Amino acid sequence: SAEAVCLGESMAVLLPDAPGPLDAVPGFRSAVGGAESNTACVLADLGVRSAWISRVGADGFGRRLLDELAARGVDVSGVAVDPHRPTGLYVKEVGGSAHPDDLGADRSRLHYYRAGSAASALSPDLLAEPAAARLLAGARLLHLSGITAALADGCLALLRALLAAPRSGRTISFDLNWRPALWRDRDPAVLRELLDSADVVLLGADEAEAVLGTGDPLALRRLLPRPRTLVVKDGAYQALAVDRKGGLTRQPALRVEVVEPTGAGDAFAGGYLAGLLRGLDERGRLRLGHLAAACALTSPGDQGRPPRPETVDVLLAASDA
Ligand code: KDG
Repeated sequence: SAEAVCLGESMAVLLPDAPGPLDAVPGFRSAVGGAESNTACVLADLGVRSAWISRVGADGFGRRLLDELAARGVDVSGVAVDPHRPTGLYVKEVGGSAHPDDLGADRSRLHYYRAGSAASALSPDLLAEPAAARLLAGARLLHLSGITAALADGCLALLRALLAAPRSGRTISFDLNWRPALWRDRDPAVLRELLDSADVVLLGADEAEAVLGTGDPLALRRLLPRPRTLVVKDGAYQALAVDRKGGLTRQPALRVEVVEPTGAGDAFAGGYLAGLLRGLDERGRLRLGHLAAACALTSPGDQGRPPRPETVDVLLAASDA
């Protein structure tokens, strides 16, 4: 069994050997990525028994995903293998070359090849699959994200079913994860209802502005009155937790040299949620979120490796500068 279950699509990733537009890049290295599985890995690194629930294709990319997640200590017993649909893929474009069509230094863009993927066939049928149902029934925390809502009608229906089911003491966290490229044919208005049905909501002020029309923490609290806690990440600088009464806990981020930002939000969620499961107070949760995000920001791939749980205790006990 697992304490925390993270549910959503992960993909094979092609990372370019060099910056520049895709037609000018000489080659790619393969990796794996996906917001919810990144969070599951960080939870596992921080000593939380975590599981990832999804679907992959019966192909090499799917096997790679299962092998890498399992090697990171994440339970993948609830991942179904689809005999017909492929594992999704994304190709990363990185700016910083002299090419006239360059994105610009420090910018990157994800190109998705995931329509019709195995994970896009996630649906409420999942609830009747024995392995997934067992994991869901035993977890103290279920982590979801707005990406799933964009993938297909069945995926959205699954999120709604999970959020509507009796909690039986379980916490549901929901990371907005706004991906405009996935919403071209769908109405993102549904995200507000999903966020407001969760217990803990994580969102960036900028993406909140794009989706909900405001990034202001107290205005967001009025738009989303039901969750126990809203965690609003304000650019790179601070995170702010807002309780139901509008009470604020503010915590500045660690100052680090950013190498590659992809995955930092997923890592923040992993740190914050590990803190919640360990019973840390609000400030401790935010600090653990920042610590995990700093590890992802300072590593070149989508993920960094947080320090071992013993080291984390020492770091959390250190006072702020
Ligand atoms: O947060 C990083 C993720 O965005 C990346 O790994 C890909 O899950 C992904 C997505 O759907 O954008």
